[in-house]
Amino acid sequence: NVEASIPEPQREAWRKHQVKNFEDQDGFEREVVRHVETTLARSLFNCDEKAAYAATSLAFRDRLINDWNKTQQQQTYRDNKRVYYLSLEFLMGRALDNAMLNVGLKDTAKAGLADLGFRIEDIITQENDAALGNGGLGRLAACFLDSLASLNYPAWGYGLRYRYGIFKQEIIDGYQVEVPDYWLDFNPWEFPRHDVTVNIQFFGNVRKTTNDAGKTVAVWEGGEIVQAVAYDVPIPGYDTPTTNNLRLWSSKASGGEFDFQKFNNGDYESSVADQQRAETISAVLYPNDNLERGKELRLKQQYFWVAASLHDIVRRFKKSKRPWSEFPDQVAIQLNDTHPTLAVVELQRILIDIEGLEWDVAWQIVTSTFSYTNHTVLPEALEKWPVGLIQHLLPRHLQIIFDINLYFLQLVEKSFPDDRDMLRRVSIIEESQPKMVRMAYLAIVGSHKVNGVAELHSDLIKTTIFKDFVQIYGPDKFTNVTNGITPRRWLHQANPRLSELIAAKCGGKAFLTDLTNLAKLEQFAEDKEFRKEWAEIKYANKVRLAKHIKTTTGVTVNPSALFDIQVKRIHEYKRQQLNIFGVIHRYLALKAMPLEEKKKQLPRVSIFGGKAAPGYWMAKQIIHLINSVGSVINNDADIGDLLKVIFLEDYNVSKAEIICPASDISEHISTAGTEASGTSNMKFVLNGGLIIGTCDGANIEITREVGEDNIFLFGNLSEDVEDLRHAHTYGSHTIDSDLEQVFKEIEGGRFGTPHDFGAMIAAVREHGDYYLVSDDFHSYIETQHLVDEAYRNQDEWVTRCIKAVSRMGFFSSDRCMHEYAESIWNVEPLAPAPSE
Ligand code: T68
Repeated sequence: NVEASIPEPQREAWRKHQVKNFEDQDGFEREVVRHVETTLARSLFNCDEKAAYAATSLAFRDRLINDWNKTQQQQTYRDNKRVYYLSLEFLMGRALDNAMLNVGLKDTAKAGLADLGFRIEDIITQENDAALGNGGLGRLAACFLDSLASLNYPAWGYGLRYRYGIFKQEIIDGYQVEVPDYWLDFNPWEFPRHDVTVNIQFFGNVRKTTNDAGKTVAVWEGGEIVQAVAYDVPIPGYDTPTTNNLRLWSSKASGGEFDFQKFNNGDYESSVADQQRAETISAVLYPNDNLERGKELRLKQQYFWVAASLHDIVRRFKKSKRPWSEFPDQVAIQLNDTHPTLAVVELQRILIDIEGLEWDVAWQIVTSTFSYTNHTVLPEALEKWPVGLIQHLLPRHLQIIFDINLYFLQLVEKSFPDDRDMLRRVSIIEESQPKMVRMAYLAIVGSHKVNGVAELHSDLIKTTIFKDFVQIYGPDKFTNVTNGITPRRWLHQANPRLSELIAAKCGGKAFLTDLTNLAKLEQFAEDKEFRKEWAEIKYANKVRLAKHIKTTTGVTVNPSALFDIQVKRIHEYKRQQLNIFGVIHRYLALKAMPLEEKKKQLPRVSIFGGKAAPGYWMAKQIIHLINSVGSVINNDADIGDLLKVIFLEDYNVSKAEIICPASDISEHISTAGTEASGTSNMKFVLNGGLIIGTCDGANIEITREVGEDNIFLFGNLSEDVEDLRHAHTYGSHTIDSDLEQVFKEIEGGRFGTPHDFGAMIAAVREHGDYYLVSDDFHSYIETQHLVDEAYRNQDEWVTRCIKAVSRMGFFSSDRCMHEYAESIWNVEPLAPAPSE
């Protein structure tokens, strides 16, 4: 920042007093005590766990911000191309543990805290999760930020600073109850930038006028202004000083003259109302995953965040004084799903209306800058906005959308001259009642690359929802980048003992920055001693989860039982209903067994977790059924340890860190063709659990990597789904007889008032079984028997787990970031500045 620069003669003093990062236990403790005494204003010995958490975080935060400053300075100085990842969700989880591990000082902090009278685990768990996301899409963005920083890519994330993240889930009498997640009461990980603000305009109207050069230009005027204030969150890389920035925007009343006048005139109420209305924009995260409900406030959120982010990016670019033609050489913007698609329109608006560029020149810049990631093929999740709503909220943007569509359709018409239906099908404007803007189409037209998130998914979008666009643009515009996860959080942090064991066998910690090093593990897959250590760690992780289950549900589970886990958002397509029907089937079989045979059965704990969208009635019924089944089975003395059913309340990132290391088998059982990728499948395998799954999403690539012997696949294939659905509706539809038996028991009241579960059963029996629960039931049950049999041979089971882990190198989010960087963004890593 040249404007506020200290002249050379005074710089010596600044250098002398420059803040130095603490490097050892003594330095760490000094910082903690200093923060307790001064920042927290407490007297010396007055420190509880909350305060110790606060002071520890502030000590690490100071370190991060020091590295952050240097990184930003270096990036500005080198002025290379940067990546901007626009995501309406960043599901970050906790920051302290991650910061300590990434800067390599967790052991130092542990010793220091012990010296000061605290256990590090008690301190880490004081932190609220940053839960600014729904599920996979938001967590993917968080993993990508970790990888970008760890690989030294110059990259920023842009998002919204919701005052309330995803709701907290309580289970009361077996039902989900939503409680607001106010997470900001103390958040040391953000820096408010009250000097970085952008005024965002809404409503108003457009006037055409002639400028000095005699050209007709559009002027968007009137309406209301809301202010965006930046909050910066430092993102530390692992084992590198690179510390990138996540900039989250918060909304605030603009506080212009208008409000001030109202206030002075004594109209306090309406002045306060204006303020509240402005603040509502960033108040709350919409809690739907894979569903779009088209609410006006959601569209306001999207434009608010997109406009603030683009203003920021353009301001940074303009400082470099480069010609506009170089914008795409300096800036790559990734659209995380269609939520930020208005950015395409906003950049075009800035270039033509404000910077005075010609349409074609501007459009070339826009399309070279943006790329778009699709995360779903489910029709109910594809974003569409009523034309009238956009007209009202963003009148100039609607005009630009119409123009984009006009030029696009002209282009299509040239290639497909007599195909009226093609024009209707691909039009960005759906000619429905009311007319709708199809955001995915707008994102495709406005981008140079479009990617899916697993091979099957990327193939599906090319052959189904975006088929026509492949015809129009050719196949090269469409590509695949299979999702990945960060091994730092999902192995090193969540499963420290396994990480240590792997490090001991794989030549140190190199696998944490190049996960393909896991391959070195394979040679130990049959090693008796190694298997024993491996099994001990898994057992310890199961004990840890069993304790958590005991304290949160009161149910005692046996850590020697097979732990079968399904944790993810509750959704019909993810088929938790298939799982619980299977559990009931197992229960009925156990009940019918003679004692002798029962004694030979393998004990199992079925663990579920996940939130239902508050408006998703069927998903809530599924939660209720799981809990009802649990309370019957868990209290059945005949069954004892043979079967337990647990629903873990409030599944989130920090709980996933306890859950993923504790599975023997985890379930990824979506109807084939519905789960774009899935990422928890990767987390579970990386932590030494096997999976049972359908041929869907990334399960297919996991199979390719780990080998068919080390995964349990079942069910119909995606290419057969359409025909099966057709047959259900138009042919005769018979329900699997074992499943019928399960239904009969539910209807007979065995698991509580049957009335509550009628709709779930009817969905299968009477309403066409859209998710193929009955079609896949038999195959599911048989495959679960194979799991039981395989688990009996523990030596072989552990060998399979070791082999699977050793072959998981591909699923690092580091690999994803390299792929995006090379094939989509054209950006390169930037070596951090050498430390003085
Ligand atoms: C998930 N999508 C996919 N969406 O379901 C999952 N949707 O298969 C994939 O692995 C993951 O994305 C990462 O690619 C979501 O999580 C949402 O959460 C969402 C949120 C708002 C609106 C629509």
